[in-house]
Amino acid sequence: MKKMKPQLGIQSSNASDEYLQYLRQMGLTHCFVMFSNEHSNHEDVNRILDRVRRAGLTVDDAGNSFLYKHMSIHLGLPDRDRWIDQYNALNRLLGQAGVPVGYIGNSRVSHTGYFASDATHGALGRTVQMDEILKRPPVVAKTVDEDELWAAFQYLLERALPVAKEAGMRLALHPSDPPYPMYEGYASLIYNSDCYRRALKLADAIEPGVLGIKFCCGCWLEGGDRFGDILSDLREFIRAGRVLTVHFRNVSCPLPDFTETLAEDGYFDMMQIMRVLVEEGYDQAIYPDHVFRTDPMTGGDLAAFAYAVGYMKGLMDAAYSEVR
Ligand SMILES: [Mn+2]
Repeated sequence: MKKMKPQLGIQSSNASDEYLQYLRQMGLTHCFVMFSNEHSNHEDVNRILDRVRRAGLTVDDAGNSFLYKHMSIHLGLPDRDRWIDQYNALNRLLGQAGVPVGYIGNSRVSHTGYFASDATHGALGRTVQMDEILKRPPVVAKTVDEDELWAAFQYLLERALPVAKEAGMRLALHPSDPPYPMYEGYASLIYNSDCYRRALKLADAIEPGVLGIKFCCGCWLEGGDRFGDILSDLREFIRAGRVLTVHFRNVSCPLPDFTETLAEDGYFDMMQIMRVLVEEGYDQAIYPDHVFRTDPMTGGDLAAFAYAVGYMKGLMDAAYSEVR
C-alpha cells in the first residue's frame, strides 16, 4: 500500500548537516525545499537538492516564495513579465532536477498578530480578527477587483503551465489566507472550494492536468461552511488527482475571528481528515503547516515542528491501522 508522506520544509540557506539530521531523527524521508533568490540559480539548485537527497530525503516539492507570491504577477502590474520569466526559469531548473511539484499563485497571508491565549497554552499563535483586517487601508495603489485578479491569473497560467508541463512539473495552488473575498485593497483568488473548481477548469483549458491543489486544511477550516465541506471537498479533489500536498492544520473556530491551535485543540477533529486521506489512498506529501511562535529557550521552531509532525504521524498511523 502506498502511503502518504509526512514532510517538513528546508530553507535553501539551512540545508546544514545538523538540520538534515534533525529531519531524519523524526523518521522523515520526505521534505520540500524553499529556495531564496540567492540560491535560485542552476548551480545552487542542483547543489542543494543533491545535498538533501544524499541525506536520504526525497524532495516532493520546491519553489521560491518571493517569486511565486510576487504581487506584480498576481495583481497584473506592469512589470509582471520580468517576474514571470524568473519564476518560469526556476521551475525549469526544478523540473530538470527531478522535483515533481512546484508552486503557483496568490498565496496571500494576513493576520492581526501573534497572541498568547488559553487556546494556545500561552504560546504565541497566529490570530485573525477579520473586522480589524477589513478596516485596513489598501496596500496597493489601485484596487484590484475579482475580475481583474482572475484575468491576471489567466495571464500567468498561459505562461506558467506550458513551461511546467515541459519541465515535467505540476503546480500546487494554495488558498488565500484568511479565505475572504476582498481585503487590503485587492481580491482573493481562492476563498472557497468553488474558486478551486473555477481555477482548475481555467487551467485545464490551457494545459490539462498541470494545475493542482495545496490542500490547506487550515484555510478550509478558517472559512468553515463558507469555504466548503472539508471532508467531501478533500475526497472530490483526491479522486480527481488534484491534491499535490496537504497542509494539516487546525484553528480555534471559523471566521470572523480565529487563532491557530495545536492539531488536537482546534474545533475540527483532525482524525476525520486522516481517515479520508487513508480511505482515498492519498499518497502524496502531508505537512503540519504553521506552528506557534515559541521561545528559543523552549526549543523554538524546531521543537514546535517536531511536536506537530510527531502528532500528525501518530494520527496517520492510527488511521492506517483502523482502515486496514
Ligand atoms: Mn497552508
